[in-house]
Amino acid sequence: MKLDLTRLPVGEMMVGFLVVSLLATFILAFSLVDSGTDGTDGGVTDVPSTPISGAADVVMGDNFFDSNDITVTVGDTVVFNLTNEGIAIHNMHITQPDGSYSEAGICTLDGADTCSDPSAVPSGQTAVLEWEVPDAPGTEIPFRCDFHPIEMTGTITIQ
Ligand SMILES: [Cu+2]
Repeated sequence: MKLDLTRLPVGEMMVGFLVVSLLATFILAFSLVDSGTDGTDGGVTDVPSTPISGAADVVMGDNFFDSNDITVTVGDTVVFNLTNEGIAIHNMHITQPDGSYSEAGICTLDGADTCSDPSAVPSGQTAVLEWEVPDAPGTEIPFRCDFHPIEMTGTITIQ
């Protein structure tokens, strides 16, 4: 029996068209999500980002750092200029070179860890964190917001 295209059920054709459309939408959406939000990766996730030198802007939202995968160069002193664009209070707290937090809870400016100044940044406010990169190339140094220590974290890779 020959296939007569003019006699295909219209209902099935429409369902098929909808399924294809939905698939295309999802594939497109996920490919866009993959392109990253910090603008430094250019959508390629496996290539290390260019090391920052000097100063870098980091936006704090509810509850995330817009840059949570940062690369720095050994021997540098890096200044993070932080802006809280969220509603909640946030901060930035970097671990010791061994990756551990020596200060539990909210970090302090005269404590052992590196803490943003101020250590509690209200909505709409800015803060500064100056950090001497430890002499430990190849190390990944964690950082976090002490107010959202589970969800609001990041990593600084030392090159
Ligand atoms: Cu936070």
